[in-house]
Amino acid sequence: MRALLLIDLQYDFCPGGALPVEGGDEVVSVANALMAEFPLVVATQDWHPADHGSFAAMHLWRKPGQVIDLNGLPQVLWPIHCVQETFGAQLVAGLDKTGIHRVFHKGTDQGLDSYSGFYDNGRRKSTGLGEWLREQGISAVHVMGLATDYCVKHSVLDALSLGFETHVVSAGCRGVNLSAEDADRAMEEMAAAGAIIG
Ligand code: VGL
Ligand code: ZN
Repeated sequence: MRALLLIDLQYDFCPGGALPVEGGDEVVSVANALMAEFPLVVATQDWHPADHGSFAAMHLWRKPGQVIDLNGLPQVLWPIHCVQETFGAQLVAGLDKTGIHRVFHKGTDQGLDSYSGFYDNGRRKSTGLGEWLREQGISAVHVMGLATDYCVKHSVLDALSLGFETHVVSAGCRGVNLSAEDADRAMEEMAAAGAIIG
């Protein structure tokens, strides 16, 4: 059985948000159109405490885009985004919530970021998503959302490593592109790891 994974379709990743992804809002209609084709639809939500260690503002003199060591892992610093319970962290209103069976939160630990919907960075903790998909009898996942070069990429690589047949819905993905070609490179990396790009 196959599942649709909707990655971080939140206001802060859309134009006007705190960490805007160009065209991020355009993928919502792609998600809505696909939902009906899947017996199981799961959404992830980037869900940080207000003092999350990935926020540049938490580190003296640091700016978004810089990389620091955060508890032993390299950490790209971001603007404050997706703070739990804030407007920016909500799934966008245009997304058809009635089609979503379950939402998994990630990035909830202050000192540890999580790009993948499956694990915190460094695989230090599982979100429970992989185990839950297995329990539901899922063997294939179709992944789309924001952002191609971070959360989509890491979710896809983890899904592959967990043995799921993994598809990327490229029409439903947009990248942050801190460097101009990051999203293109992420697509190549996912394909090289065994993802089926569609
Ligand atoms: C993401 C940067 C920081 C994402 C989340 O959803 O791709 N990117 N937090
Ligand atoms: Zn985040």
